Amino acid sequence: MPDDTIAAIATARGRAALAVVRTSGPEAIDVVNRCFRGADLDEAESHTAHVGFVENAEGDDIDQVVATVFRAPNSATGENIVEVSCHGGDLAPKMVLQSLLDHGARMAEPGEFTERAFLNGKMDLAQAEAVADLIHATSTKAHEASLTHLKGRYSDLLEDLREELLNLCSLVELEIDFSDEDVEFADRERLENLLDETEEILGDLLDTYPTGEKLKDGVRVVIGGRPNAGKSTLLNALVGHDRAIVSETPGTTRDEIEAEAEIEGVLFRFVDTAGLRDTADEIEAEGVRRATESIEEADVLLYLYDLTVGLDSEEIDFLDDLSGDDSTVQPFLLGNKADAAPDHPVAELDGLSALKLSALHARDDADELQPLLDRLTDTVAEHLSRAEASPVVMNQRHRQHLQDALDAVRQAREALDMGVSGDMLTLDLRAALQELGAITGEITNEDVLDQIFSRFCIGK
Ligand SMILES: Nc1nc2c(ncn2[C@@H]2O[C@H](COP(=O)(O)OP(=O)(O)OP(=O)(O)O)[C@@H](O)[C@H]2O)c(=O)[nH]1
Ligand SMILES: [Mg+2]
Repeated sequence: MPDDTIAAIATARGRAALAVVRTSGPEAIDVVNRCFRGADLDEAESHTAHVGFVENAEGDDIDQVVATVFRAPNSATGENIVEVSCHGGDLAPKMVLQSLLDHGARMAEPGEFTERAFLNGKMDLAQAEAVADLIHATSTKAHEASLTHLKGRYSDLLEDLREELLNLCSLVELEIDFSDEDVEFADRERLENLLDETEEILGDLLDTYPTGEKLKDGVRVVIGGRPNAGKSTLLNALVGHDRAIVSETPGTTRDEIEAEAEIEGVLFRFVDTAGLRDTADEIEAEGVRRATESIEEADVLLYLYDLTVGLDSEEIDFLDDLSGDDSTVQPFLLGNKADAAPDHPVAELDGLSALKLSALHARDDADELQPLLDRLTDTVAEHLSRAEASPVVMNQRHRQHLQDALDAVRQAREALDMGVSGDMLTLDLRAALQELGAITGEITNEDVLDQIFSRFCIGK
């Protein structure tokens, strides 16, 4: 357990009405009291706020502030905390922090407040990670999902699983203890059922990872097609500002251009690419190579073509391949420039969802874009309903531990089928328990903690 007192600015830099400087640790109240003029904080009760002035080391007033006192263990970190609300801007928070450091606090490391909350049992590791996710969330749905974790629903689920496994362990151990008597067959079926159940729950949880990943990192939508199809025009319409250069010269876009937009609470990352064609221009050719690579890594491909020009056979072959079963990219065919080709129907290709639109008009006419937006949200509808029904795994570290736990449970199941002895079985079950414990932090080590908390900002 740490025994020193840390301090940091908890709010973002820049001009603002207020900023908060936090300090936590056994001496937090003393530290602030030494440079605070207005009330004797040593006498202050927990959860009380006090107006006064903070002084610097020379005894000069720095700022008028409100100091809120939280006494251990009823605070966010479980230690004594004082939150000093001072005026915002570049200077006041820094000077207040400096004064706290001059009066006995130490500068906090990134995530150190949350780490202390974890060490004091205020939250488990999965919840602490949810704090980081919440801070980094860039869409409403990602925010909601992190909040579910923070509230502990996910941790409860893991706790239930751990209990199930512990149950299993004790069943098996019972069998070892009484191996001379004939209890093995009495409990064998129950053991099998419990193992199957655990395997299923772990499998279901792991299946939510693609959903978690989409909520957290966004859906990658690549806009591809021939030069001049109107890709950059569409990107600009989708994100609502002139992000990419549009011109009637084919081969305008070379570098990939990324821009984000939130649609129905979900983050979409749109990528505009170079028009696909054979070209002698070295720079453009590099752009085409990157575009092809990008399309392969997309969640969704918006394949755009000019209705007045039509699709050529090479494009049709390319799209055929993409809509095949083993492709992970979901393609949509968009016939663009509908305004210039009102009588041209959009091409129909097997298994490919197609839409006609005018990217040019979409910029100023929301109705023009709506059918496309609806299809985009449809691609994540399943993920969203899943996220509403149960907590989703959003974290690569958790996924790895869950996978290892699942492997261990499967091994136990096999061992049981092969009639392996009980003590071998418990080895597998204990391994699974260990993996689940690593997620919530019941079993952990300093390196893991350092790695997790260093992702936080200072002051959190
Ligand atoms: N009439 C009409 N013109 C459009 C539409 N969309 C794009 N254009 C025009 O088509 C030309 C090419 O548009 P861009 O958006 O630059 O096309 P691109 O696919 O990004 O082209 P490259 O970057 O060269 O691959 C421009 O002159 C646009 O104004 C549309 O819906 N209707
Ligand atoms: Mg372009």
